Amino acid sequence: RKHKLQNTWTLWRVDHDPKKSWEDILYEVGSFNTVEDFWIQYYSTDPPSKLKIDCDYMLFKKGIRPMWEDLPNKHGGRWTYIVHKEAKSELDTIWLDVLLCLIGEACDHCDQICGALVRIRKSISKVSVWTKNCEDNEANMEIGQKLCELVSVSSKKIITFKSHRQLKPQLKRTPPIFVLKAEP
Ligand code: M7G
Repeated sequence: RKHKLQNTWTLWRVDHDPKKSWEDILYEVGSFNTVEDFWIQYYSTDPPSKLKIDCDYMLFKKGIRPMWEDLPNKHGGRWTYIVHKEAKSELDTIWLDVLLCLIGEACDHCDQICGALVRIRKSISKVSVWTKNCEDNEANMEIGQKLCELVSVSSKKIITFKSHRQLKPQLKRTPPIFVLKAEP
């Protein structure tokens, strides 16, 4: 008998293309709701370090589309951890740890989590966790602390929280709402 997860999760792949709309570059890889099916999915897809530049993986709860515009994300925000090119080897470990944290519902405020993404760019990569309400400081801080524990293996150890609203081009330079530094 398979071991049920609390939620059903959907893995998406994104191939960025500035000529296309966000909806058009989302590719639904598949969904799972058991531990066993998670591992099947995990081992049948390339790890993030093998993705092409300008590709993302996004893991979201079923029913939440991986876009700022979707209602559960609309008032939300995201914790972001930046991985530099020279530290790319840690990317796969951190991504797997984030996946396990999400599907294992390891945070007290896991109901506030919408999903997570890993984005591969030329010089840096990013791992983000998206939450539902950018004003729920208690939930966001607790989720941030958890993410800090996962990244504390790395050399940089800083994560930042911004609301999705702040990502609009005219607000992109506004400072993050929270900055957390992981203890080694
Ligand atoms: P980003 O998450 O701001 O990453 O997305 P970045 O730090 O590499 O810039 C890059 C670009 O992808 C954005 O400027 C948007 O054009 C597009 N994009 C990303 N996301 C997550 C969304 C989304 O949720 N909705 C829409 N419409 N565009 C998005």
